[in-house]
Amino acid sequence: MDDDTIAALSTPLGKGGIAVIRISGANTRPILAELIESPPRSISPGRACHGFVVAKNKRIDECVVVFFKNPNSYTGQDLAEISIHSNPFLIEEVLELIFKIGARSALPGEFTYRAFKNGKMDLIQAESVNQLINANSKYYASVQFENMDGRLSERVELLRERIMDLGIRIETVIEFEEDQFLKRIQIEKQLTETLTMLRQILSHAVLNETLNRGFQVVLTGKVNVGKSSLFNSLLMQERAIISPIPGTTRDYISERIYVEGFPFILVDVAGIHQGKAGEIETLGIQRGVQRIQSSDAVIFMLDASRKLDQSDFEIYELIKARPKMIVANKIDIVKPEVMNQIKSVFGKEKIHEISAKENKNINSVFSFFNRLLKSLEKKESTYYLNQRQKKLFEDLDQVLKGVRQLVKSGGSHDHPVYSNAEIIAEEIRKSLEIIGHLTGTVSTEEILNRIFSRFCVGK
Ligand SMILES: Nc1nc2c(ncn2[C@@H]2O[C@H](COP(=O)(O)OP(=O)(O)OP(=O)(O)O)[C@@H](O)[C@H]2O)c(=O)[nH]1
Ligand SMILES: [Mg+2]
Repeated sequence: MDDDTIAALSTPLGKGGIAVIRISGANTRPILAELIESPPRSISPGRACHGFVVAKNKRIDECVVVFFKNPNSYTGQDLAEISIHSNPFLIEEVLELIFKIGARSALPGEFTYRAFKNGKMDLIQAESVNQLINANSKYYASVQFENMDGRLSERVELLRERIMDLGIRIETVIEFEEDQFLKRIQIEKQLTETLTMLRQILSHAVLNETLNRGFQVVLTGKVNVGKSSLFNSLLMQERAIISPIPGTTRDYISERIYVEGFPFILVDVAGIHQGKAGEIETLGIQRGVQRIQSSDAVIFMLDASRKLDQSDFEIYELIKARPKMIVANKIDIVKPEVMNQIKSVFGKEKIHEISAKENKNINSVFSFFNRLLKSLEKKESTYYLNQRQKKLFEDLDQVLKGVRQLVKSGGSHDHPVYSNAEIIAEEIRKSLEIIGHLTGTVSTEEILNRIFSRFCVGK
């Protein structure tokens, strides 16, 4: 299967400046020779070459071909990229010609799969290729590029070397039984260092999935405080219905905005209040509470023109432990005694005074978003993992902790390390296998299928 020559369109199908068709495999050169009319011998590796695509001795388009000779290509095989004019009919015709001469249609992600199989990249890098392509923000694209470039893989390689080294040390202890105590101390130290390194990755890890989805910020507060008004004003469009009737918003509405190129999902929910809410409204309120619980942050809104009541206190209890911003809305019709009450009740908290209706001080909300962004800011110690990788790091942590326990319980005269030696050796092998799953040196067809089938065809 991996010996077949494959071809596919690598750019989106549509009308545009150029379309790039990729071919990879042993037949690449013969296909070019038959498909392209170009000056003799001009198709040489790594150079752009101008020519024409021919069908039945007739030129059908002008093209630029770049040929990469194995192993110096994306896939590690002979590979060509043919740029033609982007028109769906033309693209189909050229692909049909290629298939007729001697290639088959590539499966989703098959070019990257070959790159992985031929050692051009490990599985972590292959996954980040797809994550980069599907990035919903500039920020996410940049962190994925770093992983594609090997940032996380280098860290994993370092871990692998450490664990290998540990394995060797433990074996020497087993072989040379003197100095057991000293050796045990050294091994323990090395294990602790390795675990710390692993912990560093795990404790600062940001999940790709969360990062790509964006920050979910819920606007909450009792009925009629002006949540939907603020929602609209942040979106700069009349998205939600606003009315003086309490309980206007029933279901929740969410919309995406971008702050500094990063997505924020704003959620406007039903106002929470006590007393007799209708059946639909009650359902809306329940959904609102669920939204709050699954959000990344909340904006808690108070009404500066109406006295605080039980609902305000109850909602505060619900959100007080979460990343939040408290706003006092309707500052244009503020009642000083209400503001005093708000300040005395929520004395510990910073209260931002705004008017959603008159667009006053809306900037303070954007400053809040910027603070949230800062919390994500890339630090030396931040690693971006997907669910699969995170789970494997956690498994590794468990296994190594077990090893440390085993080493601790051996190494004295009564209990030399080597009494546990076989179990320890087995556990070390297990941890190396986990690393192998991370980088893909150990992998099952099922897992590879799951990963590569999510790619688009042509990548
Ligand atoms: N004066 C003044 N009125 C406002 C302000 N913000 C909202 N309102 C008014 O308050 C009323 C309720 O506004 P909404 O935005 O619908 O309030 P809500 O919190 O979404 O209400 P529910 O969906 O019913 O929970 C409307 O009549 C708005 O025009 C403000 O800053 N100043
Ligand atoms: Mg509303």
